[in-house]
Amino acid sequence: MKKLVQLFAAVFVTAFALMYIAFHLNKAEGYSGHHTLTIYNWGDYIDPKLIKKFEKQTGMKVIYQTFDSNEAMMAKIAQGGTTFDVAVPSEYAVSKMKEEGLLVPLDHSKLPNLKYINPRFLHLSFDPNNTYSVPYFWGTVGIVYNRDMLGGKKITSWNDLWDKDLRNQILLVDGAREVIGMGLNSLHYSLNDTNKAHLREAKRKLDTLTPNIKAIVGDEIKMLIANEEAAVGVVWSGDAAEMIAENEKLDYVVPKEGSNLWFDNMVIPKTAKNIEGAHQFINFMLDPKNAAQNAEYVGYSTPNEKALEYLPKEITDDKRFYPDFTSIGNLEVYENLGKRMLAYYNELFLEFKMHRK
Ligand code: N2P
Repeated sequence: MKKLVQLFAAVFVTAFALMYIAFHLNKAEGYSGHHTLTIYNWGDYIDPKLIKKFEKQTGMKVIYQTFDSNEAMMAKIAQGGTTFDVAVPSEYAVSKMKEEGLLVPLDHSKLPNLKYINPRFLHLSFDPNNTYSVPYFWGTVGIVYNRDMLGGKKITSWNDLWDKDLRNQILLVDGAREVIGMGLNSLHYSLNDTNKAHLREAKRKLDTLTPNIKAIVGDEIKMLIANEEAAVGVVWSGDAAEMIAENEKLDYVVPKEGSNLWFDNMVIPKTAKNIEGAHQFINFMLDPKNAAQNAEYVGYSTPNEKALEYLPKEITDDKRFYPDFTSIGNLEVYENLGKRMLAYYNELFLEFKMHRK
């Protein structure tokens, strides 16, 4: 009889312990009931410590994947079969994805930190009410160059890149709009030009730049220029900031013919499985301290007004990366030119790349 009581007690204790564990496991399953959050972002575009911090704070597991162009990202999301919960398209890509029904509307009540964004970055024409997108980073496209390697020569315009002295000295960012845009701007055409004759003219002009182009590259452009493997790079501003932090002989200029002003944004794609978690992550990245930490780590300019207070003055006072809005009149934001026109830009860019080989 005593044995039986002992047995009952043991069974009871074990059952209770199992119930207790199950209950707590359930809780750890997380706020959203989904345990993982899949993020699809540009390469080198987040401080990995922030991902760890988010995981710790929420108990979610983050799966992090990267892309290197809007075109690649959109193709992957449109094709389906993925479960991205958050993605980071540039403005014209937000507009295109919205048009193609690839985005989930945001629940602003879950994004209280949106109030820290400088209003000049909100309600932009590609998403007038920020229904689908909130700002992440912003910047320009320009030219980074090594003063010493150029023997003190200054670069101020796109057309300077055609200088015979720059033979095999230029690295280009691997982006269709950026490179075709450089051809267009060098001819004083708009970055949103849809006249095919102008576009072909821009492509022909780019073909004549071929002897000066060393390579068309992805994120490794930062290392190559910082290590002086090439004297000149056509890059996004934040990458230039990072290179300059590594090598003080470098400078960055936005060419005088004009250039691109861009805005990258966090969105929730239709592929999302963890919409609650996605909102938590977006709000986490909008937190001023996190936004400042991220901006300092990646080198890009933050649209978060409050975050500026946590950044060193050398960064926020640098007019190359935080230009006055009055001085950027010659910059253009890429427009969503429609499926067919964007495909034409891609086609020309591919032809240009082939021509080089
Ligand atoms: C970061 C890429 C920046 C994207 N490596 C510019 N839209």
